[in-house]
Amino acid sequence: MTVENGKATRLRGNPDHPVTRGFLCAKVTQYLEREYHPDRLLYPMKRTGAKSKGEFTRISWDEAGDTISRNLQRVACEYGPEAVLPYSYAGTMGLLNGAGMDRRFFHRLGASRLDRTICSSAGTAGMTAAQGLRYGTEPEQFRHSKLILAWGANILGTNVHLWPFLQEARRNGARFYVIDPVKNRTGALADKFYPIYPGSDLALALGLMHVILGEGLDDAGYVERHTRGIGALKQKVKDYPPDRVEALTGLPKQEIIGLAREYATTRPAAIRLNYGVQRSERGGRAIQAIAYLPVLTGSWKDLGGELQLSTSHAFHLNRPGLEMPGLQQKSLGREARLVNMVELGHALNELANPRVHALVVYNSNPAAVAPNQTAVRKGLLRDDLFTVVLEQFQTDTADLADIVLPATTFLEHTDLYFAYGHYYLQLARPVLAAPGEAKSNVEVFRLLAARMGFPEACFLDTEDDLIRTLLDSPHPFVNGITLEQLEREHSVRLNLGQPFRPFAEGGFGTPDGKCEFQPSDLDYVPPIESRLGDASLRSRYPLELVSSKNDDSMNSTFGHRAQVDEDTGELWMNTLDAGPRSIESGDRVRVFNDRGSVMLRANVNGGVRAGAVRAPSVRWPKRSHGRQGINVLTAERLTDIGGGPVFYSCLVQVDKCGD
Ligand SMILES: Nc1nc2c(c(=O)[nH]1)N[C@H]1C(S)=C(S)[C@@H](COP(=O)(O)OP(=O)(O)OC[C@H]3O[C@@H](n4cnc5c(=O)[nH]c(N)nc54)[C@H](O)[C@@H]3O)O[C@H]1N2
Ligand SMILES: Nc1nc2c(c(=O)[nH]1)N[C@H]1C(S)=C(S)[C@@H](COP(=O)(O)OP(=O)(O)OC[C@H]3O[C@@H](n4cnc5c(=O)[nH]c(N)nc54)[C@H](O)[C@@H]3O)O[C@H]1N2
Ligand SMILES: [Mo]
Repeated sequence: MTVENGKATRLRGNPDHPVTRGFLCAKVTQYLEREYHPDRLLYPMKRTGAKSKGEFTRISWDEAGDTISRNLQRVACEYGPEAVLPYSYAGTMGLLNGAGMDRRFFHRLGASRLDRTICSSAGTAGMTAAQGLRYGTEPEQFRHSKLILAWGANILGTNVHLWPFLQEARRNGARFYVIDPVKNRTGALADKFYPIYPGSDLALALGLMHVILGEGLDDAGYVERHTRGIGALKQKVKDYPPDRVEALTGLPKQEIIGLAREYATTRPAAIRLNYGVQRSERGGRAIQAIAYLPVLTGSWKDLGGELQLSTSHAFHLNRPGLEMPGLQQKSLGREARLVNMVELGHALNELANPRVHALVVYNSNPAAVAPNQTAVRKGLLRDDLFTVVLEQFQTDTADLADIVLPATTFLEHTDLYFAYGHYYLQLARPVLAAPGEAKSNVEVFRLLAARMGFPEACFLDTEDDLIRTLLDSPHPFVNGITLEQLEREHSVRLNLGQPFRPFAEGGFGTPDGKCEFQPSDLDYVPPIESRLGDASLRSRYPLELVSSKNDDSMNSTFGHRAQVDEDTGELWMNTLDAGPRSIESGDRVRVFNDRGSVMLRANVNGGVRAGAVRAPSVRWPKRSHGRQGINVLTAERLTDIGGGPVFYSCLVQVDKCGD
């Protein structure tokens, strides 16, 4: 970062960082524009008119703190503290501002706990079922691969720092294949592209195992030494011969057979699995089944083989010390109820005993990102709901708040960051002064704890105290890393072997270290909202909508930019679906189902196969036609395991509109 006269003029990556190597992704490249944007929220505000009007007036921090503490106390007293619901996710993934003082505050209050499922919990459950420990290939090791499968992973769009390692592998002869219903920039650059039906990956994984085990292409030695239950798995995958899997996935059976053989016989072969796969009804089990593949082929023995979904589990920090769940004993005498964040619409409109009467939102924009948006908005509009929103910008969620508090950015506050795509722990100190009266989440919850009269000393902890607590972990991956070291080096590799080879010799997260195949959970049933799902629903809504990530925004963050609107207004369609509807590229189209409708511009391209459409997510609803964002179309239904969202199992109809 270059700062001239207190103003940042250039943001760069750290050239010495072994993974990011000095370059920034498209989103963070634009961060200074966000930092100094005239629409940044600078002062606390209170609502003046009706909720639907979104009118606010500036107030002091004193008045804001007083109003918030009075209302939280009132709600807790009248309905019980569980009538207060915190709502937060990934606005910042910093541990202090994302899961620190805030957690202590809500535990001490006895508020409902939020089950933070909106992104990765189905995949987490699937990986836990398969491996026990959720470790994966280091990004640096992909350079040694000879075959790389990007499975539901838009590497160029969402994980660009992996791309150079992949290119290095390809220069050395590696092939790169993509399994994805959408041919985005990543798919377009693949050596082979497999346009799988959305939500059918479990069937494909079972089909690949059918071929691998049927043809004896597995690594019998590794399987013998490091697994249990191979007999039952062999039996199960017999039910998934290539012709059946062709019907379930839409991939020709010769391609399935070819892919299985090539994957099992190429060494090293790596799988970059990403969360796209698990945003559908069988998504959790799909991840579990895919994670069996490198176990069967013994790929964990190979440098540049293995599989990566996430690396985050390796950060064995002292999270209980940070979050202090024991504080609930003081307020409730037990654990508070758990509310699934995917079901926010239900929680605000229907949940009883007690009904939710106060909502505190930070690091999230639920009016845009949560499914079943109409229900979420209806809930947020309730006059008997007291809502506080901590934000950098005036989002749709902030529009529906009673009190809005201005938040700092990562350039303005201290935080400690784990990662989910590499193994480096990172410290960031503020490099810029907070503008106006913005405060960090840590400061806000510290201030509110004082207002509420919480006497515990833990609410006085400084940022450095919180970091030292997190580092106070007996786990060998973290033990010995100090704040002083982080201060010097900024980015510190966890204490892992170099290279890190998590399961080269077994060591899975089970009592005896063996991977336990559990095939009884793996039967494939197509999602209700899919081409092979509920026939009557499909007769009205015949198209499968995948609302995957934007290239140049971060979920709804950066939604304030006009550029983002232009890019996100597109619906990709296949000619076979556009033709009969007389739709051509550039036409305005209405995309709808029983839950709602949105207006987009058609782009009839080769990006999706017939029967599927794609819209990038997530834009600000208030900058969309009729305030309807993409999530008016998505359902609150949950995944098979992990309680995750089914954003990418969504049936819609499309028709042409006048201009
Ligand atoms: N530019 C950008 N980068 C981001 C984000 C962003 O919003 N924008 N968000 C960040 C976040 S929060 C996350 S969780 C990660 C997510 O990173 P990814 O998981 O890579 O992103 P997604 O777009 O959810 O899905 C990846 C791919 O899965 C495909 N897909 C959808 N359904 C299926 C399916 O049923 N089967 C298969 N095989 N593929 C499917 C999509 O078409 C997409 O190309 O990205 C992070 N990085
Ligand atoms: N249809 C559809 N919906 C989706 C997805 C999809 O692929 N398709 N993806 C889902 C996924 S994977 C995810 S992770 C969720 C993401 O859901 P969210 O985590 O809610 O993501 P954002 O939209 O980025 O909203 C984060 C907000 O936090 C604010 N913020 C940033 N830093 C700070 C801070 O330090 N303090 C405070 N107080 N605020 C801050 C930002 O300004 C932004 O408005 O969306 C989900 N929704
Ligand atoms: Mo996410």
